[in-house]
Amino acid sequence: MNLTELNTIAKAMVAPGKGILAADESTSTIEKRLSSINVPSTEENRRDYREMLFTAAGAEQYVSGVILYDETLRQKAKDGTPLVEILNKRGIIPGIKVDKGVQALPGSDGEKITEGLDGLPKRMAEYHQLGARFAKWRAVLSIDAATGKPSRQCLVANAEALARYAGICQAAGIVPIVEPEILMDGAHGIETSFKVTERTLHTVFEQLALHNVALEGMILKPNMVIQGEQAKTQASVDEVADATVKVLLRCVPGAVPGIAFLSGGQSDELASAHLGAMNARHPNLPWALTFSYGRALQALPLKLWGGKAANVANAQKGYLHRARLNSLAAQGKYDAKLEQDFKAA
Ligand code: 5MM
Repeated sequence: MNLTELNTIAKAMVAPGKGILAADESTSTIEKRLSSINVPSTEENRRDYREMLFTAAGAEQYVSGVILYDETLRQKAKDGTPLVEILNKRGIIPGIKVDKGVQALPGSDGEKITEGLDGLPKRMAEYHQLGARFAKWRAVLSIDAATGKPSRQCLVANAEALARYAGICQAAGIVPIVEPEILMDGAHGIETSFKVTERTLHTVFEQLALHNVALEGMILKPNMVIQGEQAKTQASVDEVADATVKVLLRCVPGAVPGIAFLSGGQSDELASAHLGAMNARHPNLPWALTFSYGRALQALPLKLWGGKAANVANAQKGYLHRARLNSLAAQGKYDAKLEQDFKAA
């Protein structure tokens, strides 16, 4: 493992004002996204949609890297240029999702474990050859206060898988994004989210240490500390920002170069506002705080594109708008008034 190289890539992924586009929807997820705009999920349509995002001129000012799905890493644009080459030419780092999704965790009460470790070293070597310089593995955890979920069994099993994945990445010269996602499903309050996030991150960093993962060569992708979607009381933007920073300060060593949040189903505006408030209210944190959003970067351009070549320019404008506002949020300069800068054509 060349730690200097891993650290250089990790720092570039969270360079000031830059964050990550998560475009690694698996086949079933991208099918759902495309069906929401009445577009069939053919290989060509998936390619056209992602090509629209990757060719948006100027995105490189805001976006450091893109997480790709296996199919996309191997795909070529309409004119025959590999999509990876399009990203590299813009100075955007290609990354790859390497987990194989979630399965039922045997012996648990309906909890999930992320699979994909079998054969991973071999796949990782190929991904490096294909141009990926970072990877992503997502653990999925649900809160159910009544039954004490996530259970310790589920936390330890998922944290161990994340740590083993991270070690395999680093051995192959690839920076691991470690993503323990606590879903927003449920009616729990922000205090429960805080406690579960704290428990989760402690478990993850314990396993990362056990498996000798070099913290300087990884990025953490956590959820924000936020109430459940069905909760009666909504925390304010500042409350979410303060609680999230507080839990991260308790759990994440300063050797980690950056933390790039998932959006988790928050509205586009709230995902930007929360990140903006964290950076504005808490300058001088030990790590960079930025975005690695999927839905909160793509919802607008997906809708504007609608599967039509004629809409590409307008969809790209929508994508650049969200990327710019999240870039400002990563610098603590987000202002909700900026939301009005974008007018669809
Ligand atoms: C883009 O969606 C990613 C892939 O999801 P599936 O494997 O379920 O298809 C997902 O892991 C994503 O990277 C993270 O959840 C962050 O995305 P959001 O939309 O929560 O910002």
